[in-house]
Amino acid sequence: MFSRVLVANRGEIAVRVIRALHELGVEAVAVYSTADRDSYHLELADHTVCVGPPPAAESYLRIPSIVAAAETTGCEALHPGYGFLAENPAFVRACEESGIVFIGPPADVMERMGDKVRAKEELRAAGVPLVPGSDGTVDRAEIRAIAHELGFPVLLKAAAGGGGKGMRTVLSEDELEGAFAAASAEADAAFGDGSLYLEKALVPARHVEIQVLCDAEGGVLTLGERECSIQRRHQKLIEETPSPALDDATREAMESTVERACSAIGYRNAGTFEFLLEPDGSFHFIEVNCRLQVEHPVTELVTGVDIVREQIRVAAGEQLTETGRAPRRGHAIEIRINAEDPSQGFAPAPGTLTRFRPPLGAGVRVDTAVRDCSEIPPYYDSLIAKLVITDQTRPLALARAIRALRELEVEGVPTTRELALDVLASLPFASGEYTTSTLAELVGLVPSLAG
Ligand code: MV4
Repeated sequence: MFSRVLVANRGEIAVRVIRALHELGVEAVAVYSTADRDSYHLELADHTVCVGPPPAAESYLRIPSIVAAAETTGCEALHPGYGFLAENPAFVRACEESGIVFIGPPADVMERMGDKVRAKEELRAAGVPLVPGSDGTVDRAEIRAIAHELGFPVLLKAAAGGGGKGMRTVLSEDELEGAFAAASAEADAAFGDGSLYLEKALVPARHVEIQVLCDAEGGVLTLGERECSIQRRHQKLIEETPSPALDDATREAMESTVERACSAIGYRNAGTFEFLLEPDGSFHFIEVNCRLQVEHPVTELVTGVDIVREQIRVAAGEQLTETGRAPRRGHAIEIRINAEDPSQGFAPAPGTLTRFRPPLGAGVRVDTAVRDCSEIPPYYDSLIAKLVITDQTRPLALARAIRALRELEVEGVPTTRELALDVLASLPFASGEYTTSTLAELVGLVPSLAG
């Protein structure tokens, strides 16, 4: 096992990783920009290194500074968290060239799966059902013919990155030209590559992702699904497990498909395979996330597996504690509390928290790095805290989630708390009958969601 690991992130995920390291008896080195000099994750760390000024591009994203921080403090390994450099193959290579173990998949796996077109090709070869779409990237000349072949609506997606950046829904042929230009420009800005591919837009559908862990001896543990359909502009707001839409047979089919895919692509460490689930129970692969996800705690609460601890153990060359299908019990729901202003279309609302008091009580976990008087800086994501609630059944977990959300005290910045409460109390969510379109429909119907 390592004796000292660098945590190349900030906020709640840095706190989460430092806790896992300390429970393993491993020292944690934290990095920070000057905007984060008073952050909580620095108080928990054994050593801290300032890596630059506030802009992420000059601090958390600056590969030489992060690698140097690991080298100069004698770290054997580095955990990237999520976001920032977590899915950057060049960063993984820079770590490895410096003899620092990257806690995550190897660079070549990350590279292949980061090319969304290549990922689909490799997974198709592994027998994974895909969303119908173009064979490879598309250019302006051929897009019309392929779109007609697929049938509208279609989706334009960025080949060089996922998460909805550079994604455009096209309802009819006359929108194609404009959508192509906009999507390509956004993809180029986000990923430095404007290449696009086309997919049949599956509507209605649900976004269901499978969590997996793989060790170096070929051991694979699948940890069930997370339902992530409640998203606003491709930012997840509420996630839950198990999905109300999955029956045991479909769940097993998805997990065995992922297990097979991991062996085929040589996956290592933690990963998430995203699917779209249609009303008839068919599921279609959309992309792989080669990192720990924000919403990993819901899976931890129902399986009892500490995913971050397993990541660290696997990176240190140990075998997974268990393989096959992780046993599960109960229901878990995560609500993201973001500093975003509903009256301004949920635009980020940085500022100072004048009061923060998390809910407590049975089945309530709060992953956060904020406290009274914390600054929410404008430079990074707007996440304040994740309320992760568990209980024996979905109705009980839902009631507990509403109770916890009401108990939360957060003042000084506008947040998504009221939006989350409205969603949890809505009929589509309470019934479990919701899709990727539900939040947009609710925002249209419920004035307080008008945002
Ligand atoms: C789709 C889709 C429907 N059809 N692809 C969203 C971001 C990225 N993870 C993939 N996403 C989707 N891909 C096809 N072919 C629906 C989503 C999607 C979604 C789309 C619009 C609005 C909200 C959404 C929430 C989850 C998934």
